[in-house]
Amino acid sequence: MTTPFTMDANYRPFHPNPRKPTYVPPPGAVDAHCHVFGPGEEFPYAPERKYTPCDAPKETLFALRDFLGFDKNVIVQASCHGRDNAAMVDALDASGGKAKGVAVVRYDIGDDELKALDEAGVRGVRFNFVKRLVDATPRENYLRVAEKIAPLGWHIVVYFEAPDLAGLTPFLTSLPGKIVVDHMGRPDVGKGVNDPDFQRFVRLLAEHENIWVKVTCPERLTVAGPPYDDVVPFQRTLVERFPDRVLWGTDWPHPNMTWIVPDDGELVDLIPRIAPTPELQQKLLVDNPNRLYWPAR
Ligand code: 0GY
Repeated sequence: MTTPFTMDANYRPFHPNPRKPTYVPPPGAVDAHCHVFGPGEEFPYAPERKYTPCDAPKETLFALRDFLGFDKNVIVQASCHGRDNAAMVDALDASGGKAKGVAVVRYDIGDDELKALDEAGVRGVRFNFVKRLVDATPRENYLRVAEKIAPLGWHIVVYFEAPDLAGLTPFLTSLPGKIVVDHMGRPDVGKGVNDPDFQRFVRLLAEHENIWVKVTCPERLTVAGPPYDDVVPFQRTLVERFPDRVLWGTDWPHPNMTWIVPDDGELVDLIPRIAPTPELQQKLLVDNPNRLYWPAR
């Protein structure tokens, strides 16, 4: 059967043949930000989606995990699947305990549904504020979700763009529990690490110990292109300043990359530049994600 979905004309599929990285991650390393897409014939894309991707199924993700030398994945629900977490949960089920998930849920989700997601390995919800990806959600709906997930000990992943940080800060700092910011809050890397906007983000982390950050997506943030010399200082600043609250991920299958199709092996080889000592690498890749996603319960 052919897929009922045709990917967008300008959509660029993930790299078909990434290189084997030279850097070898430590045992137990976690790719803490990646997605599964479809396949569309089995897990239809959401009617309200803003893009139709290339299918990126769990088998391909798990093969990439092994090829890159990682042990586990955190699979984040992407906007093209809306609030239907079935493809993500199916991947968790098939992972043999090697994947945990971050879901997107309705504000009126029932306790039984939440419990089923928890049993499948979901450990957080994602609030997406990026306007090109989702329609706006009322803040009170987010607050209701935050209240519902609190008893489960889940955390909240937030995705926003740098210009929205100032307006969002009162809301973000009012949320209970741990907050994880996607892709460093998407700084404008052309302005350098001393830019007041990035420094405001650093201060937010310094002042709120419940806020974590993913030092992800050099390929999405770069102005200069590979080897991402313009993004590495941002990642390294955060890893060195907040070594116990940083996470790393590939962002495979890299939705909406209109310019660069990143080589995942090249992204892995950036890790020693982002986290220059074995101790920092151990925290970034092993200790922090395992503490957040595989805690003893
Ligand atoms: C990412 C980034 C993007 C897309 C999504 O949910 C999504 O569709 O997160 C993006 O387009 O910036 O984390 O994959």
